[in-house]
Amino acid sequence: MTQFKRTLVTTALPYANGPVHIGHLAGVYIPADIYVRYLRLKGDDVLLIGGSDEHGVPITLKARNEGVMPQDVVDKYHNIIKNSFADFGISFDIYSRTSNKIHYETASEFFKMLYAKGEFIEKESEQYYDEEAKQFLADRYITGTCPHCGKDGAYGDQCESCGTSLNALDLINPRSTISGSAPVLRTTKHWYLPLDKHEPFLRQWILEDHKEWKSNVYGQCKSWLDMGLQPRAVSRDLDWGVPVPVEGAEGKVLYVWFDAPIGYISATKELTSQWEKYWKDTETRMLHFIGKDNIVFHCIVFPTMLKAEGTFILPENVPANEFLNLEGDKISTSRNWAVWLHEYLVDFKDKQDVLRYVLTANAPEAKDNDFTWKDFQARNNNELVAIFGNFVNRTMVLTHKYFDGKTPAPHTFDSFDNETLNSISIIVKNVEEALVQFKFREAVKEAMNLARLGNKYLADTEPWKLIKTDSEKTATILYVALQITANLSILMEPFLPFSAQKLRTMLNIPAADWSLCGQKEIIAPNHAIEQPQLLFEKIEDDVIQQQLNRLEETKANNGIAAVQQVNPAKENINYDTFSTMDIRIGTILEAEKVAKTKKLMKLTVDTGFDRRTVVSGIAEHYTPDEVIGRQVSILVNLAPRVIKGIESKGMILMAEDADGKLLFVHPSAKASNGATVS
Ligand code: B3M
Ligand code: ZN
Repeated sequence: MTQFKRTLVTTALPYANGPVHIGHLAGVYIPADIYVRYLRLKGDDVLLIGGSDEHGVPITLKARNEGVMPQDVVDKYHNIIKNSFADFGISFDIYSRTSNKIHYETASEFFKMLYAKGEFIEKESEQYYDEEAKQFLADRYITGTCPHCGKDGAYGDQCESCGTSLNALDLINPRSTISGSAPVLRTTKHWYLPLDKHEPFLRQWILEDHKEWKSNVYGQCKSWLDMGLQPRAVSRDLDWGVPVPVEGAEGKVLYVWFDAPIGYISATKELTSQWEKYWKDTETRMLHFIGKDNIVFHCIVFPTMLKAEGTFILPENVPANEFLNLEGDKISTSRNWAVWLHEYLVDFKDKQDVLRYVLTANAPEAKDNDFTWKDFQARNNNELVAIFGNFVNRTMVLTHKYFDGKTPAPHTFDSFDNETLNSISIIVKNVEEALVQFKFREAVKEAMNLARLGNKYLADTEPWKLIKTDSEKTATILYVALQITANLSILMEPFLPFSAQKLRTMLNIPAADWSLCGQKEIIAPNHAIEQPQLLFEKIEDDVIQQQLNRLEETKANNGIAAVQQVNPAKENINYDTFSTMDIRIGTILEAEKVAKTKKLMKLTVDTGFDRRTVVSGIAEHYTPDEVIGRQVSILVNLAPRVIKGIESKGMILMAEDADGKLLFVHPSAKASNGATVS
């Protein structure tokens, strides 16, 4: 076992195309923060690195949808994300961004280095191209049916339903996400990282040397390796990103998954001139905290890049988490099915620790997990308030009431006192054992056991009764209870940093010193404490109901949107059936509203071979003046019908928009009347 001198912790760089939600916190940032806070408290040399991922199709698609420039998108969301993390106490040493100059330089140099070493394959291949948008369709610009799971909506690089990483050419029924049109194939040149060449090394390094990795991580790597690795393109035909820094690469940028992990290096460089110590010294232990969809990039692709470059260390562990669902459904930005961090803080001001606690206690460590508001309320009311808060409050109130706010000197300890005091260090040890194994659920549960211990101790010893008969014993009890409280104020620091700080202030303990944690005496007799304030407050049903109502509303809106979007396709017909319809181009010559009706308009149409009257249901959408002179499509062989006393011959074809508006179906340029539509 290598003895490590320092630890470098990286956290996945979220795409700056939207705010961050509870899934981000639970999967990546809270566990990383807990871990780093713990190491820092112990006095270890550790860095927590983060930043926004500002390249890639997720950004340009968002910009296109909002009609703004990619830079506007990343500027907006980088700040929102950065603030959310700060608000929740994620203690980054640096939170950077990949649009920084230093990142462009670092990523370019990295590419050039691999290029110079001949580590890339340069290859021409056919890729999908959108002729309407005049653009190659990389990654999320193309969508279709997943060849593995058969679900529609898979992207050119990945299917989000089954998690498989895809090649765009394998998509079934591919469509451009820009224009919706079917793409064509065009030849283009790209640079590939030959992962296959590094496969023997990766097999040894992961499957043999890192059997200790979490089983979900190890398992995914193994199945990738067993399927056989392929060369992977590291460039794209896009205009947003780090330009490929070699000649003949105009209009091409680095693939976002090539530049983004290099962002960890750039951010470290930005933070400290000592960055190489963290990236190139084998006595540094590097850890990547990520979600499960990023495993292959952090365990296979990025390590291959680092290895090929040759001067960098590789990650020692990649404690990836599974996904967090919300009330039984997958969290989704596009469906607004999420609890957004900046919105949470509006409704639950100063309750960062409650969310941190719930997301840790219920973290998706080994399997996907569900966040529910009822569970949030129950954990707050039954655990934080009833156990931790209640114990601390009783201890402090009684100390003020009986001993004037000063830590009483203990008298004789009986066996229960000793047992209780001895339990403190055992609990602390359990917490540490769980932490070093990245078992954060277990760690926080153990930490709460210290509050449980205290609560039970007070319930069993009943100092509020004893005070009447035995003030010496009462002093001993409150001394013990205060030591537990002081231990909690340090032990809880990694998990609940805001409340732990508040508690230390109340106890007059200057800073959290981990070397004291587990000790039987942290505060000495006569040490004065402040007046207690409540650490946690009960959350009432109506507050939770409001959150549930909001989600119900979202669901209802999504339901309506889904119905409105498109009607399902009708059953197939053969060509003969279709060809029985005689559809022509005609021009509306005259128009008037049909009296005593709201919807109907009487039209005279020139069909090229006759003039005829058609009654059409468009009067709520158009005035007669607006339609006279328009070219339209008209079904001329529909059997005539008498409507409101008028004989209507044929039907004008209309498209019904999602909001119910009727639109004419007309030729794209002026056509001759009588032209056949087929
Ligand atoms: N931005 C993907 C994601 O947000 C990507 C992570 C990059 S980590 C270097 O899931
Ligand atoms: Zn799939």
